[in-house]
Amino acid sequence: MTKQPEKFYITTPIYYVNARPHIGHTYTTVVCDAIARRQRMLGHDTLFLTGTDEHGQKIERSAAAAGKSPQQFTDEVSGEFRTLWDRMGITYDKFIRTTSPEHKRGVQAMFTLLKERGYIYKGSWVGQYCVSDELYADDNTPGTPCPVCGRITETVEEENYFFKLSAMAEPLLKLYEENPGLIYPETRRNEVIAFVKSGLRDLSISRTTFSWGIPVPDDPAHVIYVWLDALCNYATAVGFGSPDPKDQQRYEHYWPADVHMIGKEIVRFHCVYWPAFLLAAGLPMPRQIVAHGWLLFEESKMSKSRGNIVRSETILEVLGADALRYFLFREIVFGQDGSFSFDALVQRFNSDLANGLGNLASRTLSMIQRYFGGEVPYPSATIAHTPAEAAISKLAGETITEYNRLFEAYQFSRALEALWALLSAVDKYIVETQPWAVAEKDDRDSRSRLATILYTSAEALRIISALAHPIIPDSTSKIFTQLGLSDIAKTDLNTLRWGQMNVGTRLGKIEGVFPRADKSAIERMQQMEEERKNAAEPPAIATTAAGAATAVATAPLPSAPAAAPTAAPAPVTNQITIDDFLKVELRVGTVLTAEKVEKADKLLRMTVDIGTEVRQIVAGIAKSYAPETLVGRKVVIVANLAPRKLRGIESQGMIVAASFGEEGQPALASFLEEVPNGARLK
Ligand code: ME8
Ligand code: MG
Repeated sequence: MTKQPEKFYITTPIYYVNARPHIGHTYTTVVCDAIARRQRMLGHDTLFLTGTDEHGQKIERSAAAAGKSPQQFTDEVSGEFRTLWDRMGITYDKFIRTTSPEHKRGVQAMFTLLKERGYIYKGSWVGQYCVSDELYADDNTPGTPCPVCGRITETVEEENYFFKLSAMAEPLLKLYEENPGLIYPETRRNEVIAFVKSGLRDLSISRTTFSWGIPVPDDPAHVIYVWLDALCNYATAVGFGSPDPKDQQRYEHYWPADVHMIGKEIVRFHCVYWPAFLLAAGLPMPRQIVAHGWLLFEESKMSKSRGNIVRSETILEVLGADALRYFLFREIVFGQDGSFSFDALVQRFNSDLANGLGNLASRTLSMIQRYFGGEVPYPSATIAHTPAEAAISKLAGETITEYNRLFEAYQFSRALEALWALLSAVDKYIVETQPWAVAEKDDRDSRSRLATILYTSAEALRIISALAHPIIPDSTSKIFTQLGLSDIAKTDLNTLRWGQMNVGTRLGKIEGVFPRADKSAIERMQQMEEERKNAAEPPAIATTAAGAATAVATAPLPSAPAAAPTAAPAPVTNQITIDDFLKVELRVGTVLTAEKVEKADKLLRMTVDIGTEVRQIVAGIAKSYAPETLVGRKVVIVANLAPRKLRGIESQGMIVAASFGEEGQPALASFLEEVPNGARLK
């Protein structure tokens, strides 16, 4: 029997959709992406989950402020997260939305389980609540500030369902004691233990004063507390609570999660509440909860409610995804707070990427091109091999070990430092061995020497690229292709070592991997941010001094036209920007089932697998396509269209077809090549 690959399940927090994403969200997501990519390169059966947190009072209020229904509002903002992740090269395997039917069912199953096991009771309660953090304050005095954000809390009085958190203090302390690695880093673990030791009060887990949430089973006047709802996503995403045996198997296989990655402000929810719910439910614990620090901008936490945010899109447009990804890993000491600035970003980009990796690649590749007709030369083991080569190959071996060790210990910045030390050593080696001077001599020994120098440089470049790939996937893939190597993501990191470079292979087309950035890049990015700030800002929740939460900044999202209704009609133009186009998420999917819709002769109801999920699509193509001819066929769907009902059936997307002839006959878009489900059209 072949050995099953080890599974690895990693999650990001699911982000609130009360406003659009910023680089704080990108930070967590990119860290998880690099870990997931690396786990795949280690041969592990990896599941990387991200998603959006769409229920609760905060979202309900934000939607109202934007003049939209909560569902429409959350559809739009959730779509923006997905679009950004695609542009950032995020390889999530599943995107969960808390408004999805599977999630709702799973949360209700969890509620029922906790109740059956005797951990839920109904009681009456007066307390202080912070809507911005969706958190109950420990202090019940009216006017008390929120312990997280400092805003004045609201007084809430309700009959609620309660979770017996007070009963969980001892079991939790035992859990922390027995699993010292559960909470990382140590400082957070100590804080959590101190918090639990100070005593736990029962937790209100339902609300009746608003309705945007998941109803309590058999008592729909109550909606389930948004944090119980949200935390369950990690389990519902892999099938928890589903009656389908396939989902149950998936849950058995992937649960518990190996890593929950979070920001430090939500430690209490993940390290106290979530383990308490799981203990009470009798379910396995996640293996590790990892809390990182905050990205600061202008010295305070970058956050949508403060408005001091930087958008990832700006950096993407000017420097590309890898520039931001590299910066976040290299410049921020993981676990601690770190500052973002455009100056530091551009400086890192130039020194480490453009002049560092990019320069080593173009130097090495262009010399192989020039002196060896574009074929990676064979190194000489004898006369041409000197202590300089031995030193590089030795350092490369040590760097592989050291980099792996540091990466596994979440010391990303130091891991990259070690890798770039190898890069500098190779640069120095090239300067000292002067291949361009060796190339001027025609004798056989010089030729062997030149081959050895360029082989050594190319081999080091291969190793550096493979190790850095999870962090800067786009540029390292390009370098691999230019080295004449195939799919970099398939490199086996378990066996990566010096001397595996293919010799005699032809290089791919050589091109620069990093655009150079000068001062104007900084100015451009700052200007773009200014413009974005002045243009439509999505609503944010602010709390007034009186304690009542009100929504501010009511301008619509950019996906809605921002012009005032009284404005003169703008000249008609069909031009849109690339950004506009990228808002439309076109994805490839396979039709799983297709059937006619009763009493609607034009409509077909289909289920389409788009890689990350299966969508129900209703389309008016029944006159041109018999349902059975569609099953198994690849189609293109608009994946981020707000769902709508056709003849009472929800259509979760639109199928793309050409329309021709007088009747507007449809012809489904398709491909000549084999394209996997989920592939994006752009
Ligand atoms: O808390 N620096 O969602 P959220 C670093 N829905 N990371 C940051 C950051 C910053 N300035 N700003 C945001 C929620 N983050 C809940 C989570 S999970 C079951 C529910 C990242 O939209 C960081 O990971 O407020 C933080 O924990 C998360 O975004 C909070 O996102
Ligand atoms: Mg937050």
